[in-house]
Amino acid sequence: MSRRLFVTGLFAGLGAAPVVGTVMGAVAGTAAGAVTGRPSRGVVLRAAPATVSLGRRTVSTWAYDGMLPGPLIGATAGGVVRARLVNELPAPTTVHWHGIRIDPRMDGAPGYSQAATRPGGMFDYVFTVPDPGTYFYHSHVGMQNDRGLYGPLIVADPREPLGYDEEFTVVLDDWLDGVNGTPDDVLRRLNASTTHDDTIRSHVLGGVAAELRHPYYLVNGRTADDPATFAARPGRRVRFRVINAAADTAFRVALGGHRMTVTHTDGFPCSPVTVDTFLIGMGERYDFVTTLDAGAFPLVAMAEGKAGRAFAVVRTTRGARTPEANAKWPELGRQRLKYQDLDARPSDHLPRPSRTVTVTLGMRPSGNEWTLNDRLAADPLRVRVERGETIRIVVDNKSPMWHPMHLHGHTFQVRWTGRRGPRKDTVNILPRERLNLDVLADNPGEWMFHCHNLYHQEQGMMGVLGYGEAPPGTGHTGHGTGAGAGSGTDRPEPRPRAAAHGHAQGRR
Ligand SMILES: [Cu+2]
Repeated sequence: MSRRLFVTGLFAGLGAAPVVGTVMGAVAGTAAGAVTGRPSRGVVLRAAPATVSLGRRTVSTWAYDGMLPGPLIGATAGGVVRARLVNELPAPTTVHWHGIRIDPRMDGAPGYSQAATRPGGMFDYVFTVPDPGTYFYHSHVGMQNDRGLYGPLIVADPREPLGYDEEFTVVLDDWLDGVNGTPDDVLRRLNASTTHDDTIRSHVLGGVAAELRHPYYLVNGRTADDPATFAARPGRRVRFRVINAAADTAFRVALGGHRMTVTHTDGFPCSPVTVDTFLIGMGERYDFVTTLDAGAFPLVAMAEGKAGRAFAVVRTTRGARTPEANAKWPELGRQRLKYQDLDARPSDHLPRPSRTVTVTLGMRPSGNEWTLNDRLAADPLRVRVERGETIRIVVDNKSPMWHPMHLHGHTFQVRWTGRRGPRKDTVNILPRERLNLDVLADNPGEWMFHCHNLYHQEQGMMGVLGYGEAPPGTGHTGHGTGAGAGSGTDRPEPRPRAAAHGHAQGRR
């Protein structure tokens, strides 16, 4: 049965009385009494080695507060989140607040906007959350996000227009840490190989779907053989907030016996669309509502192209038989959500772009280096913008794999010729596909733009969207040089660190 996790680190605004225990998102299967933080100080995230239960199996990993996922952090739009990172790991770490239009000094992007917090150190993340929605937080150092260092961040809308009775937060993950070595071991294996496992295929993802198969796929930290359970009464209208925190797995999600009305993607509302299933890439989020029947139903997240699935149970009747995790649920093969079905609210449409920058996704012949305009992370592509302008980033995938591209600090609008599209911060781009991402430059900083396949990220697929002149010492200056940046500047350089200088490191 699910337990409701109340988080007290919730602030209605500076100076206002903290709102305590009103977060409705239930993380099933979490430790008893897992109340985090203090109302006067915000939440404390203790990153440390931990032994966690995945259900029937126990593994050694790195986690926040010994929990998998990390504690649910609740906030209210317009309010302030205070989270103290305490680093008890044997390595530097950060917390990235994925999807939040955040102060860049709080973005947790090491080498771009802040330095990583050293072992034994701490860092106080204090930031406003301007937009309601479903977000998550995770480490942004190396492969740490593929361990247990992630958790949900739910920003409530004080004027929530969506009518529903209950809500559940569903965090999906692919898991290998402590089973097949560590994620760093796997990255070393991939770096030593020039081939891809093309038995991992999906027509929905345009070919090879992933780098590897994982031993486990998880819903809220639990495997399919001892699943998380979401309990409600029949006839209740429930909002599900689905977050894909995996490193290398897109999931095809369905709720057996139900259709789903998708209402939000990546935190932002969209015109509601009723479907049977949707595909969610790494870093994406979808919210859907549905009215629950009487019985016990499978919440299935098929690991796309892989033989495996994440699984949880939605139960509205005590005596109903628990559904089979491995049964063939017809919803998975029925009407699937497409990006073209989604449209942002009129008030969230961005101004028309005044110029276009092309970013080509590529793979070097090595097979284990992924590029943006032929550049790797060590000498990254730099797209320069001026505050207040809207630019169109045309992402052109000329590589043989799909990539969930994620932009920090902004929510772009996906646009097709002659039509509108959703606001998103992470979007899947298939091989041979081109997508238009319109970005309103309203949050100055040096922002990561990268693939959210963690292996691809670590194999070079990382660029920068920055404001004004490039920071000194980075070799690329000037405005609008994104598409052609780097002609004649191919010397390797360290990752930019200049942007971190002069910023307060923590507000202790
Ligand atoms: Cu990728």
